[in-house]
Amino acid sequence: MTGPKVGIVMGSDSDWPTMEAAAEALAEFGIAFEVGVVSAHRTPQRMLDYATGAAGRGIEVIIAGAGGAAHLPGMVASATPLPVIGVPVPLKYLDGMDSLLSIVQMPAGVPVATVSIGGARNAGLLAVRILGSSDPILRERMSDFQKSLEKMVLDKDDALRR
Ligand code: RP5
Repeated sequence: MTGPKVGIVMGSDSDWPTMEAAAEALAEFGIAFEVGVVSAHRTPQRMLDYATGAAGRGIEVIIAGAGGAAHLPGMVASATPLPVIGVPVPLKYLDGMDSLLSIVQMPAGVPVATVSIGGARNAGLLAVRILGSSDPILRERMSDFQKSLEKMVLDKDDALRR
């Protein structure tokens, strides 16, 4: 299948400024993805249709971001066998702690891999790693990326010492 392998969904278009970093990370690794607004509260049927249909369409990982009473990642995880990565989107109040706690405290049996508040870039990178577990070329690219991180830190250290 040549369609998108990662689905990025969010509860509102207002989440996009946060979620965009996940899309950027996937693009850096050349991974095809799709993006959509799917609200657990405002469009519950659409959310269920998305979650139940994703695997059949060739999606392998879902990244779900939401803020406040952030039930989207957990609800999506309840309706798909795919790995779901949750991104707590920080809103105006409570500094995103509400989003984090809504996403991270899943009941046993329904996992959501929760990244940090606003941590959409890591959600994208985690999706790359998940896909890389069955794709040696992608895994190699992730190793190269890790080496580039190391080099960046060492270069900064060098610059500080000079
Ligand atoms: C959540 O409500 C969304 O994920 C968003 O973070 C938050 C606010 O949505 P808007 O009122 O900006 O559409 O479901």
